[in-house]
Amino acid sequence: MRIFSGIRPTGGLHIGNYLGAIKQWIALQEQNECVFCIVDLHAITTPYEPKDLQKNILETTAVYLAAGINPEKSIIFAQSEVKEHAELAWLLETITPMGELSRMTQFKEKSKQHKDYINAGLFSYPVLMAADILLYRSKGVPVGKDQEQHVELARTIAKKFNQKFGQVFDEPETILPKTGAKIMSLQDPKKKMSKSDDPKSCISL
Ligand code: ATP
Ligand code: LTN
Repeated sequence: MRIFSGIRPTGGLHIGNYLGAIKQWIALQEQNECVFCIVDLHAITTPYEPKDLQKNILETTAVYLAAGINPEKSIIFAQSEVKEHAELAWLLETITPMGELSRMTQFKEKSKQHKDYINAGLFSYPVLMAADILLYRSKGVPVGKDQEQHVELARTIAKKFNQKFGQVFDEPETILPKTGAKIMSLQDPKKKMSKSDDPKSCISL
């Protein structure tokens, strides 16, 4: 099965990223065609220091390798190196209703968190994520619970595209870990752990 997943290079990774995503990737790469991306185009939808971005891309790659993603078995690359991600996202945006995007929990949360940084890229973020997945005709998307809604939207977009233009895309499915799909924050146990809210829980190289 073709597998696609990615992590935003927004800082050091934490145990939630490991248990929710990377640990599954390590197992999946043994028997599947895996593509693991460093999603830098997604990282620039929330506030960031331009000079830190390159360093974060390299650090995230280093963590993938250190955790056990084997570049001889899996494909590892930075999203912005393959311009077709952004190209397909544009096409998919034209068939994605604004209403669907405004229902996305992550958009609502990040908008609340960064009130002066609510940009159009943040709004259409899930469409770029759908493009990432559909571009490779991926069937499985190993992510934590917080990303399930985005993968569902990618399925909806794939169905709609196929209905309009013929069978082009496979309909992807979320692969959730049995344990650790939603690790809670040590700062606020009602929220999920995240790089931005829990910098002290993140490893730095
Ligand atoms: P940011 O604070 O920059 O939004 P994040 O820590 O929420 O970062 P992402 O880069 O958005 O992390 O997520 C990478 C992967 O890790 C995704 O598959 C996501 O579902 C998973 N993940 C993130 N946080 C958790 C968590 N607390 N528990 C389980 N999985 C998680
Ligand atoms: N939105 C995801 C990161 C991401 C992703 C993807 C995950 C971008 N494109 C494609 C799986 C498949 C997040 O974890 N915040």
